[in-house]
Amino acid sequence: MPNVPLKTLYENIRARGWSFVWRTLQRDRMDAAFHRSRPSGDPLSPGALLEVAPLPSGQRFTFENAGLELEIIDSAIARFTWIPGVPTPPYALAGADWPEVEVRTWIEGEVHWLESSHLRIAVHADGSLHWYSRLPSGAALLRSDLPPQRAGECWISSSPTSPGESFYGLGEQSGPFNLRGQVRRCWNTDPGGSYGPGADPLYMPIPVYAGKHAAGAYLIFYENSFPSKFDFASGSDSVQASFESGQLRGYFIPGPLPRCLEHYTALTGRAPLPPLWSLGLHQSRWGYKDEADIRQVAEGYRQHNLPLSAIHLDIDYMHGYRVFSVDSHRFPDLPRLADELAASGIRLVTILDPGVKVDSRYDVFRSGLEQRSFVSDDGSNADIGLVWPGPSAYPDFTAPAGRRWWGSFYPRLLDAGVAGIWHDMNEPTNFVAWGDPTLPLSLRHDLDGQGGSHFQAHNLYAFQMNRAGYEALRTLRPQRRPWLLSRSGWAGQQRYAWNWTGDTETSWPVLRMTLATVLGLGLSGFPYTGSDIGGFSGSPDAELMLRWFQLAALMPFFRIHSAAGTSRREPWTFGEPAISIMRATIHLRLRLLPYIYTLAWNAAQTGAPLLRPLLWEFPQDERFGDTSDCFLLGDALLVAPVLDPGAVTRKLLLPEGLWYDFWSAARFEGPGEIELPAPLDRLPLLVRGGALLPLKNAGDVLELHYFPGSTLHAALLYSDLGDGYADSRLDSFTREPGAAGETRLRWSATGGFPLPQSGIPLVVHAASLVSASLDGESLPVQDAATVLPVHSNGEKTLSLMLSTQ
Ligand code: MIG
Repeated sequence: MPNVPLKTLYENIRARGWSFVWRTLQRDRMDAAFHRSRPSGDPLSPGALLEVAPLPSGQRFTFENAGLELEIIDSAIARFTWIPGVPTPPYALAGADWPEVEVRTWIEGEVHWLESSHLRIAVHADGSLHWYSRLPSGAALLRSDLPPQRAGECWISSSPTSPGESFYGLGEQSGPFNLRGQVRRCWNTDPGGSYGPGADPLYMPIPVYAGKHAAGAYLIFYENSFPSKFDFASGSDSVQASFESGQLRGYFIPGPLPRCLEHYTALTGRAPLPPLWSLGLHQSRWGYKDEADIRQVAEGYRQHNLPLSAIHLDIDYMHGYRVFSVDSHRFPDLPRLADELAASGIRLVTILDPGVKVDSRYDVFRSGLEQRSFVSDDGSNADIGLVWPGPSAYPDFTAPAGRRWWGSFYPRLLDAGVAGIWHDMNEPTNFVAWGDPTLPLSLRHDLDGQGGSHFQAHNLYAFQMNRAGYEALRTLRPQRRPWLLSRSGWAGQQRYAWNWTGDTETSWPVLRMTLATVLGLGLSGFPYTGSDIGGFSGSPDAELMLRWFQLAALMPFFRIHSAAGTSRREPWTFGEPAISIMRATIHLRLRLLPYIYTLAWNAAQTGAPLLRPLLWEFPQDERFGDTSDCFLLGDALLVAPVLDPGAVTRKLLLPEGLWYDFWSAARFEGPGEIELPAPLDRLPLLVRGGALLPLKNAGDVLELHYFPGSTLHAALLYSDLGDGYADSRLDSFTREPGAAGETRLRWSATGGFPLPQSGIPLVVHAASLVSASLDGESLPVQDAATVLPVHSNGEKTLSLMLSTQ
């Protein structure tokens, strides 16, 4: 009997009818047959090593029961492929052509060695592998894998942990941040209702994680989309990864963490620079009724003088939940609404679900049937799911023609003035009476010609939906940067879409959890994520709402969203002082935008996430192995959000070096532990000594703020029009040796984008500016500030004389 509470089953039948139960039974029958058809067997080791042959950048090892290809595809990226097994289509990889790497190989006793400039790998005769990074001081052992076991179609790989080893990432996880001791599954899943700490699996787990111990850090990515399970040494002292089918293929990348992410995103691609508007505040809600409701929201923002960047339309705007349709009674003139909003600087974002309503009078369904764009089990029957529109067909986004077909409907939204698209329910989710809320495993997918089951395609489904959307947006609107938001996805999807943490509960523990989730996603290659401010499912009180809002203001994705039936959550619904505090918080976000935008540019260059755990920057400090209650935004800001009710101060572990309170310029010297004031209207925020922080003032003027210190941080400023692909400008600063009391900076400017101001105010904090000069010409100084005349395409030397009494 299905394992589901009778009460839930009863409610489901009441809401959705008996056909719902019948569909679930049918699904169960199909899945049972699918599982019966899969081979089983006792676990088998690779056995004896029979033969070794050279490959262009590596070697092929033939064992009695398995084969291993080992390639060093970039001097710091090694790929291992254990066969047999079905390969995963190479969707995750951003490019296929890797120049040949010089690999040295030799044999020592029973051990075969491979070596590049950054890596050394030992292959033992039983199939166990040892992974080293090459350092000037010698080689450091980062990881060992025991000989993998194959049982039926499954692969099981065990890796002994190093003492004190921690694990991070695995895509979207519900905490704790350090996964040591946890067991997690990779199978994209709508957890249903709402979720909190420890829920597993979520919408977007990804088989990529970082390990860190005394000898260093590394990252491992398993390129296998079948269901998998990761046991991070819960009951033993080894990590176990098991895959239900496919090849055992993966990539090993040596640390430190910033290098891991740089190489991992060279492999799987980097998130492109988003349009500037997407970095502002978004307002959303499931249950906005009609145009009047939306107008009132926009009007509320205007009246209360709260800058808003975007409004999202949830499924309520559609006609009977038919994708690419608009309900003409409740939204009679979407283009006009979009125009009105645009006039107040607000973009419109609309939701799309993959499920297409089965309705013979609905052209999207009809053309999908005609063009065979839906997944099915036998090439004809497309009525396979049940979602918001009722019985629904699911597009096969893993087919090139299916992606183009789907994209061909985007003009319907774009022509209505929609600026961004939000992809929901793409795990894919299918309403079932019990069991796994997704499609039957035996359904057939194209997988770009390779062909395969939903068992293999499931985790790739959202990824390819976002690819379809991204490619449509690039083609249809080549002058604008696409903006897509997705609930589910897989490795490499950072190239196409942002992600949010889905249907969270409304509670303080969940507020804390979302920070761990976002930090873990950053280490999995996803720089743009965030959570529903206030939590999805409940109605937060003003305090929880404010603390959530303050934290989200320093996260990449800054959006208020909530479930239907919760209390309204626009800022003014909380009264004063909440409105004023939220206004000040939005202004903090806008003030930081030049810095955040520069971090976004940097993410596109290096793969570094905007939000970083402290261990990213301070890997030697053992206090930070589990720390996810504060974080670094870039390399110059340390954010210590308030995560507990009633708190008026915030304690934190301070990393080494000089730090300044952003609000008072009070100076602290780490390492140590400090307690910062945190009344309700204050987000505790520290600036790193040596930071040259680009900020915007209330008049939209770009400023530089210098906080004295011995090493320069945040010494970059990226500027452009905020959308499109035209000229940009990069200002970069480097520290040079100066005279006593002098801070000497080399300022180089490149790129053709003209800054809209002729001078940049430079403000010095926690010291007085005695004098300043640019290329020897002295600049007027007043109140610890001066104005730097802007130059283009060239280098100048800036000299600052500071006094710190
Ligand atoms: O079955 O579109 O996570 O943000 O408001 C729920 C309605 C479907 C789930 C999304 C949520 C959205 C909701 N959706």
